Amino acid sequence: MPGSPFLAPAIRLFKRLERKPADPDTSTRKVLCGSCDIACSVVAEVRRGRVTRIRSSDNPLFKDNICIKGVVAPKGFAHPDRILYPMKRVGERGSGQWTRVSWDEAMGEIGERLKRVIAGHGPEAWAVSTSQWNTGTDHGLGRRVMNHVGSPNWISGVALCAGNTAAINRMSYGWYPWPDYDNTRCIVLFGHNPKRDSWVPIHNAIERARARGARLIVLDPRRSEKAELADLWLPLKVGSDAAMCFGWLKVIFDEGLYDRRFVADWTVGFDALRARVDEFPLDRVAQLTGCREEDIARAARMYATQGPSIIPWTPITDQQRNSTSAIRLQTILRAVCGYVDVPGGEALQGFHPSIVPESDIEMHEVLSEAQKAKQLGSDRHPAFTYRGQAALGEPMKRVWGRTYANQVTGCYMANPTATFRAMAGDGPYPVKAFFALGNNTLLSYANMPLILKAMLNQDLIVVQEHMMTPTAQLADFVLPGDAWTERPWLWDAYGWLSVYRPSQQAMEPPGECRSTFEFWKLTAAALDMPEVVPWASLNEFYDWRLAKLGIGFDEFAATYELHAGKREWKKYLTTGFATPSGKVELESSVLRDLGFDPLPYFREDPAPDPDYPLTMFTGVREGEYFQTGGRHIPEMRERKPEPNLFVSAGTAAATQIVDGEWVHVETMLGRVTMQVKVQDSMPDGLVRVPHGWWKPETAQGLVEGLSSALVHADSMLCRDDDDYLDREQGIPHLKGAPCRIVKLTADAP
Ligand SMILES: Nc1nc2c(c(=O)[nH]1)N[C@H]1C(S)=C(S)[C@@H](COP(=O)(O)OP(=O)(O)OC[C@H]3O[C@@H](n4cnc5c(=O)[nH]c(N)nc54)[C@H](O)[C@@H]3O)O[C@H]1N2
Ligand SMILES: Nc1nc2c(c(=O)[nH]1)N[C@H]1C(S)=C(S)[C@@H](COP(=O)(O)OP(=O)(O)OC[C@H]3O[C@@H](n4cnc5c(=O)[nH]c(N)nc54)[C@H](O)[C@@H]3O)O[C@H]1N2
Ligand code: SF4
Ligand SMILES: [Mo]
Repeated sequence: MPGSPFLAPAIRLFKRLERKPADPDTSTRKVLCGSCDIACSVVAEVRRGRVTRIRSSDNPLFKDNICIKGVVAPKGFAHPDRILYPMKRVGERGSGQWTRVSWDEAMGEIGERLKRVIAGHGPEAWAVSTSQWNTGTDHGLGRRVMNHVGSPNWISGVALCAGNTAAINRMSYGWYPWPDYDNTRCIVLFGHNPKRDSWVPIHNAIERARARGARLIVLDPRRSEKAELADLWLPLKVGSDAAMCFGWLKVIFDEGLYDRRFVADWTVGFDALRARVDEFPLDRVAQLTGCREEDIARAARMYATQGPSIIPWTPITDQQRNSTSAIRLQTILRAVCGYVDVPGGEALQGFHPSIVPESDIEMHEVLSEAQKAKQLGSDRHPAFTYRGQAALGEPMKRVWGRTYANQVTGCYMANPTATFRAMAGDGPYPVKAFFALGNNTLLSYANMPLILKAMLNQDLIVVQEHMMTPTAQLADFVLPGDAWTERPWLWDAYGWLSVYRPSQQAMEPPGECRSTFEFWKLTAAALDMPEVVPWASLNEFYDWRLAKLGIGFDEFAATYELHAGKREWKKYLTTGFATPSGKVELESSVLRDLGFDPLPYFREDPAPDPDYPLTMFTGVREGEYFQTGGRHIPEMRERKPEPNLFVSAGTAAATQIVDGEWVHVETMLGRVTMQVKVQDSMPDGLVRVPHGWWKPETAQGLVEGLSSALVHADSMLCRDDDDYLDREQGIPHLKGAPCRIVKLTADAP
């Protein structure tokens, strides 16, 4: 695979770690890897109570769905610096001084202090940040406890990754569809670049589709691994995805390539949409995207005529100034071409008929309307908040059977930026208690200086973690979390598909590590509401969720690799779509009623700033690490020791920097230090900044730089002021912000 200098050594290491021990004492467990958010079905080999090896599943359905991160995970979990016991802060916040306490002591004091915050400022003064991806065993219990307490202020990494896409998709057709890779004839990737070491099951699904002749269209400013393989690669300008979609629609409408029947019977707002699309003649789209008119037209024709086609989810359009419009335009492309809920297109799957979904566990109905109205950010950026999704409640109930049908946990969130502002003392009311569960908050959103200020202004911070992350370093209590090999797991496909998969516990957690389930159970008890989490154990909780199937979790896990609800294509023929009109809303009544443009639009970049002549995006996943984690695992760190920024040879020459040199990258917000890599896959003028770097081996504590997070993390660069926030959702623009590269001087850290 060109463009990946790390692949050959990675394969060698992979083979070494995969070598099989011939040991009769070794037993196996079916587990789901939780080292990234795609949850591959793998096998854990267990010897004398410890996981000794992770290998590929024997089931042909899942064969080869495995990567190096999953294989080395047990080494990461066995690291000597893993947090094994509850720790309480003793010095100043962020001073790095801790004392070991028992779980009882910790939860007793956390309960008392949280009650004090609630008594003083109201339940909305408690905010929780998590990432459903990692915590694994939360299962909506955090929302459940918060809803009973009365706080709407839950935020998550899913605000920047799939959760927000789910919320916007529902405005168009009432559910967030999943692509039918098995039957599609054309795949369109907006940036999204699954690889042998990033989202392997999707990489494999794309490869299988290509092998049976499906087309691949890639839109990526960089010549990515997937761009190399594409039938058509459009090197669009960073952040111009929405403009590109307008161009495609222009061609599709002008050339009559759309599904007139579906449009007439099942959509509303076509004429208004068409008028908006006419504002985007191809010469304008070519100018906005930097692509050639004929290539834009070719791609549009391929998508519309060589289908059924799919546009799989991509984080790239989750993280732009025009995110809402870009996502809506993708939903519109699917709809007008007739690819919604058809084989080979995109499936609206709904809930599994027999297993209790996380939407039910969350119990949003117990939170009062008055408290829902206080959700932070819902005034200015409501799209994925309670307010933004309220008009979908009745249609959701009609079509999918639930008023609060949460998908990817992303449909009833507070806005992260608004939450941090309130925590920092600059909101409509104070927020004084903050919990971060399996979420490296300081590094996992935009504007770290604001998050830092917010955290320093708290009366209580609780973190549940594996490692002493920069975020944990600012906590009052750091609690030890268990890992995916150490707990059972019922995976719900994020409420996106009606598929459940089980994971067997492979070993006992070390030290006093506990699951997020136990954390929420203890929190409910500490708040004098033990009945809110009544199940004695995770197993008992799963038994309850599976009761309708008539089997307990252990039997379920022994019997099934996956359990899917019945798939029904074109359910809308009998129920309509779960939107206010019952049709696909090309013109969104939900957005109109919230005071926004009901049609997609394109906001151009602010005027260029001569002080920041280059453009940066953050991302391109590193094969060795998941997001901000994993830098403590020596096998991975040897491979990828430093944060590298990528530029083209042209940019390097123009900036007078060379490969291997250390430089500052600066935006209006802040600066980080990175090592230059010159890559010919990068276009001139574009800078790629890797996500989430800190160095666990460097000094902890605020004064010491939070283990180098202040020096290396991209969140120091990512702005969240109005020009850099999507209007409807209020999520930051990570794809195309002005920056400059500055050579290191003597005062460099
Ligand atoms: N600035 C900026 N922000 C971003 C992004 C970006 O590119 N730039 N990317 C966005 C994207 S795509 C995503 S998905 C989100 C991800 O946001 P997060 O999910 O918050 O990202 P991670 O860095 O994986 O942090 C997870 C933390 O959980 C810990 N952890 C892992 N497993 C467990 C477990 O089993 N139990 C417990 N208790 N803890 C565990 C890890 O040690 C790690 O510190 O970030 C988003 N935010
Ligand atoms: N090894 C590993 N695998 C991972 C992860 C990890 O941390 N490590 N994280 C997982 C998670 S949470 C996620 S969200 C996914 C993300 O994985 P992907 O969806 O593949 O996203 P990225 O790797 O950030 O970027 C993909 C491509 O988008 C291009 N791009 C950048 N800006 C733009 C733009 O404005 N428009 C377009 N069209 N393209 C652009 C980049 O050049 C890059 O080639 O990966 C998952 N897989
Ligand atoms: S792609 Fe790798 S890290 Fe992600 S779930 Fe699969 S094996 Fe684990
Ligand atoms: Mo993500």
